[in-house]
Amino acid sequence: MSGVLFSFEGIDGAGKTTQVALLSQALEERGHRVVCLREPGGTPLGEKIRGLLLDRTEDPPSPVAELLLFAAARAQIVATRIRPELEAGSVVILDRFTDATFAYQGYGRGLPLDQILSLEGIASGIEPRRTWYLDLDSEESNRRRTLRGEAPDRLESEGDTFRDRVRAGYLERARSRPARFHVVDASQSVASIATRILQEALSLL
Ligand code: T5A
Repeated sequence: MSGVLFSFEGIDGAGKTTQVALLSQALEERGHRVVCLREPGGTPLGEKIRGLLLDRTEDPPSPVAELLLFAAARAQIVATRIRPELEAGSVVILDRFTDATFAYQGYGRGLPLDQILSLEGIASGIEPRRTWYLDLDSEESNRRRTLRGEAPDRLESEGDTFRDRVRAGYLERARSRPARFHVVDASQSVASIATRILQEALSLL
């Protein structure tokens, strides 16, 4: 595949969506064809699954059902959007990808990591060239999301202890995959984070 896959990860409110938009714009200005996609979502089926996963409901999915729904959305976006775009030579920027499943369903929910790994082989089988993990503590995550004034979705309602486990999971994955993961201090200004990420992205294209 001639394209390049980048992903952004972090706990809720870390600034991923902000940085995806800035990187995309900067790369397009330099002549690259860029496609931004979010997970869960990014396809008509995936967006329906997103609703099932994030809407607050009296009948929430069990942890295993949740894992399988994320995997189903991923299988769809990989097959119908990500692989075709990479084959066409695009730069694909993902707002969350497989690492989110390890962090949230593995470290957050406590599901076995080896089972998640097997499922990832079925649903995805591809790895980003670079993953920027925007590292933020729960307190600042809460502050930013409160400022935004939106009602928390089902996963955002899990609370600080859950988010702390997710953060620890991301940091563990970053430590064990230093060539792919770059940890970014997400408490810095939007502009300084964007500058560093753009420099790294350009060096990889
Ligand atoms: N999930 C997902 C799983 O459990 N398993 C999986 O496998 C996958 C794929 C998805 C949820 O699903 C879970 C994780 C999530 O809980 P989502 O809406 O896609 O939900 O993800 P969120 O992280 O909840 O998205 P957010 O929009 O809340 O967070 P972002 O994108 O990280 O943050 P962003 O850019 O929207 O910024 C948040 C606010 O902070 C400000 C922004 O202006 C905005 O108001 N901000 C900053 N403020 C100060 N300094 C900075 N550097 C800032 N950067 C942004």
